Amino acid sequence: MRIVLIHPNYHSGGAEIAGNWPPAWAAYLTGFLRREGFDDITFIDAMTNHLTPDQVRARLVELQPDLIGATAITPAIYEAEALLKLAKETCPQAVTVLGGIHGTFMYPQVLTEAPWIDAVVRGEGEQVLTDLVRCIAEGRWPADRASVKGIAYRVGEEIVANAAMPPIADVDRIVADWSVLDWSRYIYIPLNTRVAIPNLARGCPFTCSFCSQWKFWRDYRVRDPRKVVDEIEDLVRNHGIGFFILADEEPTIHKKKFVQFCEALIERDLPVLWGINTRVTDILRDEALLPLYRKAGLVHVSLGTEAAAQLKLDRFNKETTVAQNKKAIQLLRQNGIVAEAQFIVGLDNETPETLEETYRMALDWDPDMANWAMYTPWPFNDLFQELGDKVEVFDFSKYNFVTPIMKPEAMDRATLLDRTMHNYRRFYLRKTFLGYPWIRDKVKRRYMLGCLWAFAKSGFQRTFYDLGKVGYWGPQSKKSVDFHFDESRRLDAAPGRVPHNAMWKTMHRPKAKLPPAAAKACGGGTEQLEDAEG
Ligand code: B12
Ligand code: SF4
Repeated sequence: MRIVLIHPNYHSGGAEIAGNWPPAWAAYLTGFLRREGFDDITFIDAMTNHLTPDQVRARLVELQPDLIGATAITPAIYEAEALLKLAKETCPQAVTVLGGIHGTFMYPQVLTEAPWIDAVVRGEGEQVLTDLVRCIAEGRWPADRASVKGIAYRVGEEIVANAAMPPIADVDRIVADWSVLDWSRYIYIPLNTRVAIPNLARGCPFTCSFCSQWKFWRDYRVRDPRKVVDEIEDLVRNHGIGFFILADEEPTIHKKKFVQFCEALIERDLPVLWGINTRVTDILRDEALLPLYRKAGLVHVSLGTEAAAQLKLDRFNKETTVAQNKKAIQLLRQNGIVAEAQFIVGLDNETPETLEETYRMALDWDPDMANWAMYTPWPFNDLFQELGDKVEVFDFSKYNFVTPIMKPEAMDRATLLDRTMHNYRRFYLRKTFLGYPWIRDKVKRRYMLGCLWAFAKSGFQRTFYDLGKVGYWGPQSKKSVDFHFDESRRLDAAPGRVPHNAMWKTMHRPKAKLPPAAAKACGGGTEQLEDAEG
């Protein structure tokens, strides 16, 4: 049984400016499949290697797989559909499979517009793909496909979704096989070293309305920290990794396990630095532990600081958020950890003044890095339902945090992009001259100057925020900016073809209306997991 996994060749000028990142999904699926006895697996990274359709076709002709699987986040969906079309044409005998977040919720539309896809794997992929592979290997496909939990497919004109697969309860069964990747390709520009993306925890106990990750994983589960550190040791010793970020949505909420993770890293004394995304409230909670986190190699923390306030949700109280964000940033910086503030901008009620306000906040909080991401209305998140017909663009290839999907009432999209760039220019110009060169901590200074280099590189190449593609050259070019939206793309709303999550149960309680004073940025209230839990 020969399996080929492919990462589609999609690019957008955001996080990619920091380098080439390894597709963790392929390594986690490979690890699981190999332990279940399916070991003929090849991975093709069409994204990192910028492969053309002809180059992918040539590889498939050579490999003659029985199953071809591709991944797709929302903006990569059209690339993934086209890739699987090419796969079907090249190897008609192979079963074509799509996995990842977009298909998980949008499978009715995907299977309608790409009927050459034999199965969409919904949610966490390891167990579902293994069952699907076994069904094929035992000659039961497609006759017995109704028995494979977690997949969706077409039967004639009808779209069928089998019952969802429960999230894997024993998460220690999930161990990546990183040897499936070509490690010479994955370099983190700021440190000029190989980079990895291991997974400590999956899911998030919170339910932010602009986010879909909590819905995707459905349950919050943490792996045995020592086993994750075994994986990191393998990455460092056998694949030459010098930096990693945790793929996790919320790695710190389970304090006890996160501390165990740090202690195990310190014990092994591995030459590796790392970064995480997490919540402001966890940093405040862990003030006394920050030196331990830093000792374990944690150098970069990205905080969802202002998302909530910008979204102007009633249940978030800006006053408390602002004070707490500032404190968390100070604490990180005092402990030699790079603090990155993330702002979400570009909702319908954004104005030049509110954008200016985020800049002033960035000055006041003084994080090491600031990031202004465009609000992106995933059709499967809760806020999308509230926005209704204010969302006019359904060209999903532009749903990438760097293209203004929503048109604010008070300005056009080009002005939104221009004001956002104005914030970036001012913020990083100050840091270039007054900040980074003067950082005393050698490790942190090297890191920040490396980040600056990555920014400069993407600036020269005009890949940052896809500025080259949209024709932005500064304020004077505003009139000629063109986002090239494909207006023919629609949200397929025919009955039975809307994203429906009927069979998709999460462990989350129904959303409670929080009193404003109890609310914090990135994820609601002050709740923490009990130490004993999990
Ligand atoms: C690491 C990461 C990146 C890396 C990409 C690394 C790579 N080459 O894959 C970098 C930093 C480059 C990046 C960039 C971007 N990212 Co990103 N990224 C993440 C992050 C933090 C972790 C992803 C990860 O590895 N998870 C761990 C793996 C194991 O999970 P997984 O990929 O979901 O795979 C599982 C299942 O989905 C399924 N599965 C997945 N694929 C397949 C395929 C098959 C065949 C099967 C059967 C199953 C299957 O099985 C896997 C195992 O269970 C997530 C947020 C998060 N915490 O998840 C955002 C996230 C995926 N990114 C996102 C976005 C939008 C982007 C950018 C567009 C932003 C930007 N402009 O920079 C770009 C796009 C880059 C590109 N060209 O594709 C969004 C996607 C949302 C959406 N609805 O589509 C996320 C969810 C963040 C968010 N806050 O919403 N990203
Ligand atoms: S805290 Fe909110 S934004 Fe962050 S991952 Fe959880 S649900 Fe998403």
